[in-house]
Amino acid sequence: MRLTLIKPTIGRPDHSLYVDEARMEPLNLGVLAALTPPDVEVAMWDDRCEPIPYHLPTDLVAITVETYTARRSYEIADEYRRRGVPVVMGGFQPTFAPQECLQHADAIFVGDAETGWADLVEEARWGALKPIHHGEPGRPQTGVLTRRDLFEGKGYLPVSLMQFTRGCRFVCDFCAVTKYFDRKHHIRAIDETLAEIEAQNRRLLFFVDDNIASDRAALKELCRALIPLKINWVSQASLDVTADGELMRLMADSGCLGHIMGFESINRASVREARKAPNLGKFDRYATQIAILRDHGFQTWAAFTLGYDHDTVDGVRATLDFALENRFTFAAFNILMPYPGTPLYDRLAAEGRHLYDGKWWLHPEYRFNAASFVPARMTPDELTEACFEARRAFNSIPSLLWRFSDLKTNLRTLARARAFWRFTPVFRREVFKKHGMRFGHFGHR
Ligand code: B12
Ligand code: SF4
Repeated sequence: MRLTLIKPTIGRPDHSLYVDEARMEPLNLGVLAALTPPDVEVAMWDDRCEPIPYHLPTDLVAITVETYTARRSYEIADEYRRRGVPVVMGGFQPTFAPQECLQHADAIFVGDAETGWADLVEEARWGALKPIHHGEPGRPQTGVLTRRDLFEGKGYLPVSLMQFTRGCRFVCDFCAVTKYFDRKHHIRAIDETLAEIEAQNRRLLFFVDDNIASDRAALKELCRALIPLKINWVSQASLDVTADGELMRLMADSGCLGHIMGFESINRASVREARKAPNLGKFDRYATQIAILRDHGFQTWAAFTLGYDHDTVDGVRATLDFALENRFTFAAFNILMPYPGTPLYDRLAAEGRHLYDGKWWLHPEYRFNAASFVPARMTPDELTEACFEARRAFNSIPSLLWRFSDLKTNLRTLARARAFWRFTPVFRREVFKKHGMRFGHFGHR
């Protein structure tokens, strides 16, 4: 039996072929391949960098689908099904919009693949594929190692993705993780995590955990185990971690270069509205937390979410100033996006504030990084423009040089300086390439 795994792209700008230079390994497909019965031949295609060879014979196609990639995923699925090949979809979009996905797939997989994927493959082998499958969200890949051979030659950024935990204990209202994991977190055994590290050959790791600091005791244990390995790693963590001095020291000692951290807003009212509990302690516009992060040499990727009911155009500009003042290694000025299944989505629906018929991810007029709802104190276009302007200014060359020349973070060690120049310019380029991109390859249809 032959299985084809597909990572779809978001779309492409009009009249051009788009290659995502910031693409990282699609970890979920490497995990899926590892969970597949060993006698099945597995191929993987990444739509972000190569054409899909529809003509190659295959018995089952499996697509990983996020909300952003839904439209493109449906195009790919429709083409395979037109050729008589059964298609299965899994990931966040099938989990939260199952009926929509079932219009383009023979089967969907709701939840994590660890329990149930092998059974689904057997059903497909015998021509008895059931349309809906459920897997319990749980510990990352118990007993299997990611099939990284599938990633070779695809030009991914030089960082190995893996997971230590899944889920998060907080309930931010815009976050798709909240409902998916129901506030629980699931922790991989330390020896299995170390085996995953040893089975790959990079010294820079990205733990793609939703919030690696959700269980501080577990993270301390991991850090202690990482210290002898002399690697560097990055992850995603909530800001409350800065309150734990022992953990901050352990992270630094174990080679942590920094995290993606959700600041979301510099306006306390917006932080409350987002229900961003880890940011709601003593509110001195984050000065204390940032000082601690800098003292530990962390290269922070600050994530902002803009468009809450208390946000204004001036507030977006103030957020940019704040990001520049603090010389974050990278900052994302994300528009607040209502993803299906989130409390935010339901609230905006109840208030009648969705644009694009409430399904921006399918709408032919919607463009990447545009507001998809009516904000309270700006027009949707003002929000879109203000965020783009913030991205443009933050990613200007003078800003890049100003942020780089920070002795406490980016210039602290050679590894940090290297990481800055290896990744920051690529993320910068992608910001401009992706802005205004249409979804799917046939966005006019
Ligand atoms: C790492 C990460 C990134 C990395 C990119 C990694 C990469 N390889 O390219 C970075 C930081 C760059 C990133 C960027 C973005 N991300 Co992101 N990201 C993640 C994160 C934290 C982990 C993803 C991961 O690798 N998980 C590990 C794998 C093993 O787990 P998994 O993907 O969930 O797969 C399991 C199941 O879902 C299921 N499964 C998945 N696919 C399939 C397919 C089949 C056939 C089957 C059977 C099962 C199955 O089985 C798998 C194994 O159990 C997730 C959160 C999450 N929990 O997934 C967010 C997440 C996927 N990202 C999200 C978003 C919104 C974004 C951005 C759009 C943010 C922005 N505004 O710019 C961007 C753009 C993404 C893009 N497509 O270009 C949202 C998506 C929400 C949604 N409804 O689609 C998530 C869920 C975060 C959130 N809190 O809401 N992201
Ligand atoms: S802290 Fe981060 S991962 Fe946790 S619910 Fe909030 S946004 Fe989601």
